[in-house]
Amino acid sequence: MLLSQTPIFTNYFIDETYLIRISNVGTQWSINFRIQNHQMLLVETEGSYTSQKMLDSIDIHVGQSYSVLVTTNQPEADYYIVASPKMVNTPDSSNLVGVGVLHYEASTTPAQGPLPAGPDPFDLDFSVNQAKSIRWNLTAGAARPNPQGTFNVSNVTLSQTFILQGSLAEINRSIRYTVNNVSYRVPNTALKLADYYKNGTGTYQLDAYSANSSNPIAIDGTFVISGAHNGWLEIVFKNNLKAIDTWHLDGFGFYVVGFGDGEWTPDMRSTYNLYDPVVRSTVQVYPGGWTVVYAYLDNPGMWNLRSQVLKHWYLGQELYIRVYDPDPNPAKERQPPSNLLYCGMVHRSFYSHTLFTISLSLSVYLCIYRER
Ligand SMILES: [Cu+2]
Repeated sequence: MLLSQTPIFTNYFIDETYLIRISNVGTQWSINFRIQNHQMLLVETEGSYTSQKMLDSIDIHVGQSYSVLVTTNQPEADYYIVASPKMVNTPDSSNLVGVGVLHYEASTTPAQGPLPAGPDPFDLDFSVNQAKSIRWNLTAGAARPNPQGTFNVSNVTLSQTFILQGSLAEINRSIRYTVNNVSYRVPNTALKLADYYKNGTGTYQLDAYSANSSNPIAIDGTFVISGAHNGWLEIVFKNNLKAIDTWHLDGFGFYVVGFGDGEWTPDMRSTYNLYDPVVRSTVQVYPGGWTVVYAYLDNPGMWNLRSQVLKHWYLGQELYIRVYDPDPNPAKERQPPSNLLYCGMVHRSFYSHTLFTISLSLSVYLCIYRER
C-alpha cells in the first residue's frame, strides 16, 4: 500500500490478524506511522525478529522497514492509516501527510474524525526511547546473525572504532555534505576495478582520511577506509545536522548497541546494550546526537557506507570500507566475470597493450635465443 493523499482501500476481515510490512522508501522525511483505534504488535525489522511490543505508533526513518501484526478487533468500519513526517509541524491537510484507509470488509461507515494524533513530531525523546526498546528477540527460533549464531555481543573484542561525523560544509563555494569533513568524490574508475587492477593507484589512497576525526578543512576526496577482515568494528555515527539522518551499510547487518545525545566519549560504552541488540541494515542518528553499531566484517569486498537521506548522500555523505581477504577462494569473493566492463583508468586497450608488449618481448627474446 502506498500512502498518499489519495486513500487506498483494502479489504480486512473482522477478527483476523494481519501482518503489515511498512517501509520508509522516502528520501528525506522520517515518518510516524499509526492506524486509528488499532494497536500494532512489532515483530520484525529488516530481517531480524524483534522482541514483541505493542505500539500505538512507530517511527520509521528513511530506508528502514518493520513488520507489525494488526488484529481487526474493532467495530466494522473504516479507519485512517497515517504516516506523518517528523521534525516539522504539518496540518492534517498537508501533502506531507500520507493518509490511507483500513477498510473492514463489511464496513459501510467511512473513516471519521480527525486523523489519529501521533507523538509531537519534535519529541525526539519519544523516538529515542522507542528506538532503544527495539531489541533482538532471544526466543524466536530463527536464523541468527553472524558469526555462528551469536546475538550477544557483550564479550566480543573490538578490532577497530570508526567515529564518523555527518556535517554540512561549503567546498569551492558549493554546499556539500561530508563525513569527517570529507565530501565523497566519485572517481572516474569504479572502485573495484581500481582496487583489483591497480591497487587503487590513481583513483584512491587507502586510509588517506581519518576514520576517527574530522579533517581540519572541508575537502572533496574519494574516501576509502580499510576494515579488518573478520574483525569486530564499532562505528560511532555523529550527527552535526539539524535533521534526523540515517546510515546504511552494504554487505553486512549491524548490531545497534547505543543511542545518545551530545558528545560521544569512550565512557559511553558503559551505556550500550550488548545483551540483545537488534541487527539491521539502516540506523537513524538524531540531530546533535550519536548512534553506535557493531559490525562483524566477515564479508570481503568494497562496501558502501552512506547516508540514506538522498540529499546528504548525493552531496557527498558516503564512504567505502575495503574489507580485504587475500584468500582467492571464490566462495568468499568471486573473481571478476569474463565480460567485465572496463572504465576510467582501467580499460581494455591497457590490457591488450600490456599483453602486446609482453608477447613482443617474448618473441624478440625467442628470436635472439634461436639465433645463438
Ligand atoms: Cu545495502
